[in-house]
Amino acid sequence: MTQERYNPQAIEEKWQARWREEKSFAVTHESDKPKYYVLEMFPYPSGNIHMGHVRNYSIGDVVARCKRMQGFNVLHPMGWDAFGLPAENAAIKHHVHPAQWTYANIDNMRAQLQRLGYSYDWSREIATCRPEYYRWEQMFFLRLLEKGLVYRKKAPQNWCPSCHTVLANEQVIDGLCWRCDSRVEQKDLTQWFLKITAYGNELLADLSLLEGGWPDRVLAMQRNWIGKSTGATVSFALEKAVEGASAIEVFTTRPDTLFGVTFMTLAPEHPLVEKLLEGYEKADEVRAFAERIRNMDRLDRQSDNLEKEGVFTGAYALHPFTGQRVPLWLGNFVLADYGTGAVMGVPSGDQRDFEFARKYDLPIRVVVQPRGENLDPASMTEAWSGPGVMVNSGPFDGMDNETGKKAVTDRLEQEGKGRSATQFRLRDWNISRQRFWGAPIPVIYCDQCGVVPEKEENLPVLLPLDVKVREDGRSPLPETPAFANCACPRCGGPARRETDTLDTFVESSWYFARYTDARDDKAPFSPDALRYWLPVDQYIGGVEHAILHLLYSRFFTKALRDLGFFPQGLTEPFTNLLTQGMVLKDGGKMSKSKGNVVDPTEMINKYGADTVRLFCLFAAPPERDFDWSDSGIEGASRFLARVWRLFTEEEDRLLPIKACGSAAADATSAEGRDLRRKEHLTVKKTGEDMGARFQFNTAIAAVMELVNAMYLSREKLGRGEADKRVFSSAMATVLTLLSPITPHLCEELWQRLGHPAPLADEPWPQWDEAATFQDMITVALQVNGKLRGTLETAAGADKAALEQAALADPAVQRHTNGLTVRKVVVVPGKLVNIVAN
Ligand code: ANZ
Ligand code: ZN
Repeated sequence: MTQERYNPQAIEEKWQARWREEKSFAVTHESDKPKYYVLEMFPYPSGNIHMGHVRNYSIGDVVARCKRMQGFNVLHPMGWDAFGLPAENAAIKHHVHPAQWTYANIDNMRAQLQRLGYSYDWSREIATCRPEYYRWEQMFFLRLLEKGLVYRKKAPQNWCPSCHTVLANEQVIDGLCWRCDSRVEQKDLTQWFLKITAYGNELLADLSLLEGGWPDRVLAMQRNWIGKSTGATVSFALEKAVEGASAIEVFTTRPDTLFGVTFMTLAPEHPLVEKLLEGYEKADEVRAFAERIRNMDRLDRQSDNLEKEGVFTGAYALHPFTGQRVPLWLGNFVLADYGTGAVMGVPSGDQRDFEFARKYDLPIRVVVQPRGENLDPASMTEAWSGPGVMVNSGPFDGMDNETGKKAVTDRLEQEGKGRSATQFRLRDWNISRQRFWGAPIPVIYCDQCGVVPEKEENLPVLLPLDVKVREDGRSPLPETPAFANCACPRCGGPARRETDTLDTFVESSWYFARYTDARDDKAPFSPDALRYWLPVDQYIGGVEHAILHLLYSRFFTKALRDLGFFPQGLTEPFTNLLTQGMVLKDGGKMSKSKGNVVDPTEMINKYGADTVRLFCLFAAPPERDFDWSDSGIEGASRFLARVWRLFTEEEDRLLPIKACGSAAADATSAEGRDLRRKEHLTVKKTGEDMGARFQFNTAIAAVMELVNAMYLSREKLGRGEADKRVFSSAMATVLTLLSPITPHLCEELWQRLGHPAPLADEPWPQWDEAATFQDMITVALQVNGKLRGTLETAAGADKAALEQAALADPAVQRHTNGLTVRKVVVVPGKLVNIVAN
């Protein structure tokens, strides 16, 4: 027996160098194998890898390595989401250029990832801040512009005062900036928008294609965010037409309540407000109200707790069916950018309208009430928004209100006063950012020609790097004449470049496609490579992107398909999505301020990468949070040392055979048969657990049991050739099954076992059904020392199982009937004697 300590550092360096030099995980799309594309959300190069990354990428790596062993041609790339604000903030703080800071971080983090032994195809590495990448994005922008999917508009925007930039709606979380948690303000600005709403229906409908592949929770969040409402638009004629308008349209989800309208509420921003006020003696009062509400926080205005407020405009509309006068009010709860910015007030059916009517003493008219009940407006304490029968609704009286929705809409349509309509909560995506460290938006403003797109042959519009970042955080681009001043591509006259840059979420909306052909300098990707690799089979990342990045990528996929860049049949970018849980410390999120950050590099230095990987995968199923614990990582380390020790101590009996490489004929002893059975059962279980279900923790537990069984059987197994084969096969199986999880240690021992080719190229082991059957043996059953029967039982059955089976045996029961069992003596494999009197 040799004594040798497990020394991860030396082994890990050796194998990492080999993988790097031999480009072991480089792939091409020219392959006969079926493809498998596994992708982890790429990191922002903030400086260092944290435990959350380690967990995310370790999960991805196990999937990649498993699939590779299962015969797939696996694409597993890595890159950097490299534009963004922290680079600028660091530049201000440390006086380094954002580019320098970013590239240095990338180098550092790449080295950290390589120390973890991930099986990336590094030849496909991308950094989105490189012109070779963003030039294609600028081209997409121009094509989208041409197609009308990019447009420019002035509107109130989410403004983060601390980031000095606008934010998309998806980037405002509970009223706060997604990056810095500052309270978001509203600012009127002219910005560039991507028309994601043009895909609202498809983005919603195609979620059903992702059912089963994506977590239900994420699908629900996307559905909710897209927020489709169906109903009708109804036109109310103005009692006195104003310049440019003789009617006001409202959007309602409840056309069945039309007869209950007793007022109408407009958003203070509604374009007709000024006209309606003409000649009204209290116009100034109304204007002051509108001004005050316009300055209110948009999220506060949408809150359910908002105290409803309004003011009468002095104007009236006419009910489309009854011709009754409907007073026009302004209301603080009506949003300018939803529906038509005007609401028909139905206090009996809508709680907001109910509160409004009570406050301003407006009439309440019941039009839908629960079957068999009579609602009385005077005594009602809240609106009835449930189903019911229509009343006070002229020809529709007595109708079920669901039926009424369609009946009223049909009638409106016949009379030319309305039509069925749908509305989305989803808003177009503001992609302009007033920041320096981003991809320039390729348009030019010319006094003669207006807004002129840059010519495609002039791309990329390079972000100038010889620029000093401003201390106040504002972008230096507007004051960089060499960048901002240019010639108009149309008339050649002096013109100005757009100095806003693209939202960095634009870069991450298509990077998965660039990986398919990352070094292409003639096109964003080759159609062949794209067709072969996409869609991504398994995507893995944090649930914080449930809407943001995942929605944008879905939209980009559809838009690029319609531009002809993606194949027609490609509708969704990510077939399966796994959202991994968090790595916590003492039950809380790791954070610098709490001082509870566990640094991966320190852990690798102390325990080795294999141990860190093993712990991250063993601690919990991938979707669940887990707590980083010293005892946990120690345990993982001990297990690997135990595998190492078993191998080195038994090395002289190990033969160079492969997993499941012993034959049934080798297992001649009971010990041999047991170990072989355990081996095959372990392969069966790990295959199931690691396969579709990604339950790496239980798979690892099964391998641990096999290692235990090997420790127990090694003394009992003989030194004959057959027993050696059984033991060696079990060892090969342990290494093979563990190799996706702890690749360095496994490759090292595999090589020492005498295999010339790397374990990473081995096929996933095949278990043999016959090997999993238990040997049956016959056990004698005695009562008070007399043979009373026999029991057919599994060879490995333990004492408790034998005792239970014996007591349940009918022959034993006949002879113990009326007696008290005093004692049960079990001799495993031989007999059970029951002492009773
Ligand atoms: C009359 C009515 C009667 C309504 C009733 C509801 C219940 P969702 O589901 O979110 O689409 N609404 C329309 N435009 C609005 C705006 N710009 N700001 C605030 N509220 C607006 O909600 C649609 C309903 O919200 C519409 O249906 C409208 O009120 C209101 F018993 O019309 B309803
Ligand atoms: Zn911010």
